[in-house]
Amino acid sequence: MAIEQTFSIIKPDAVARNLIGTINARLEAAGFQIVAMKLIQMSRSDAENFYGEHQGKPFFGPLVEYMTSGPIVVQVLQAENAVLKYREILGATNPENAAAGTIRHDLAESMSRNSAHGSDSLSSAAREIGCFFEQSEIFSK
Ligand code: RTP
Ligand code: MG
Repeated sequence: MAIEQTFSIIKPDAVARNLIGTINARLEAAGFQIVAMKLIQMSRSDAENFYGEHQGKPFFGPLVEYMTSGPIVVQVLQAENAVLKYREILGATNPENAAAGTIRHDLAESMSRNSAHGSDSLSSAAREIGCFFEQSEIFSK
């Protein structure tokens, strides 16, 4: 299996509840290497661009509002099969449907306040990493 990079966000609800360390510990225990990371607050245009695929959907406005509401952690995670592997430990979008032991099942508050984001494909990962990181900020051997 190929070594991949995926893009991760620890969302405002998780940062506000002091869960950065808890989520990072889960990521490292699952075999991810955190090769880039920073604490930022998204601007409206950052969020509209990042979630551009959802423009026009009824939840788009609230999603942008929420994602800009406080600090978040943006990260690049590296592992074998990283994109799928992270989606698996993240769990379903709605925590009520997420499998036991996943980040969203165990930590998320609701469908919108669902604690973390993971890229849904390798091409999304490349696009999303480029939204927040320069190549020189990614410490990958
Ligand atoms: P994410 O991009 O944040 O990792 O979440 P995801 O792939 O599991 O879900 P996605 O379909 O990309 O949706 C992005 C975020 O929008 C909110 N959402 N609300 N009310 C709704 O029907 C609805 N659908 C999506 C969620 O907060 C989701 O994380
Ligand atoms: Mg998504």
